[in-house]
Amino acid sequence: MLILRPDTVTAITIEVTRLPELQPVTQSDVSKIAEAARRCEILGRVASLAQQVLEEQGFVQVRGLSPETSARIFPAFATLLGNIYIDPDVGAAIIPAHVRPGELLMGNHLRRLPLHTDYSMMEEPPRLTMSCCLHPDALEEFGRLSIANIESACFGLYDDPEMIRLRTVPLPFAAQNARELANVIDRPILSQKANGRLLVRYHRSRIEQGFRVRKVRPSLEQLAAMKCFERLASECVQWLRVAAGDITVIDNHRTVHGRERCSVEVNADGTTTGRQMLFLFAY
Ligand SMILES: O=C(O)CCC(=O)C(=O)O
Ligand SMILES: [Fe+2]
Repeated sequence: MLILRPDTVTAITIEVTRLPELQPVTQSDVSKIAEAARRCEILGRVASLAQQVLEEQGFVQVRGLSPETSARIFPAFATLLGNIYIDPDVGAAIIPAHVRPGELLMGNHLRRLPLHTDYSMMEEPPRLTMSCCLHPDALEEFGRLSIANIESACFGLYDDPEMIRLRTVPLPFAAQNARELANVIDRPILSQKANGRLLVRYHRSRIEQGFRVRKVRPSLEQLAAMKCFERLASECVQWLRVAAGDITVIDNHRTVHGRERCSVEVNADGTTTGRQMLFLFAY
């Protein structure tokens, strides 16, 4: 956790005026934002500390900014940590989420989100999952993030038979949209990147979808790999509260994440206000 002292917050609030107003961020905006970010001295220092904490523990939270300032620096901060990924299905880097009853998107559901990696059906999923909290859950114990550092849980145990199972048993990961439904890739939960670092890939509903698309049932070996991984991940979960203005960066290659169930506030006109976040992904 990086807690910004009041003088740091003031300095960032001044620097923010040099950054473009918050926008959805299309491909042509990215280089402009990156260039403006490089001129922000304090932001650069915070990003470099964030990078070090991220390397050490697989995630980092930056706290102290107002939601408005956080939202404004969010894409610039991302360009200092990596290369922004733009999902062709979204067409913009910034993805807003608002928890409400009856929503289709998983991130907007009130229910608990199980541990997963994002974009697990991609050959190389984005390395960083980033979020900016605009409106936290009204209740302290709701809407928390769960993170399990799989790299550290596996460290030194690579030759254990259960680890071998996680490295060798392929599972089918499917895209969930109609256009890509036929796209299923078979990958083990744990693999090694070209640079030798671990790549974790897991998403129970994408795997279930993969078996459905293939019209096959999971083998006992595959079920054992999934159960073994879920047990391993749940045994080392850490819970993070998400406060207004928090920027959270998760290493999507080394960790899995999920979210506690959420609550919603009911307005007089019958509409609801729930946890509101901005997401973006980067390599
Ligand atoms: O709401 C959150 O903070 C996390 C949501 C999430 O992990 C997802 O939608 O994939
Ligand atoms: Fe996620």
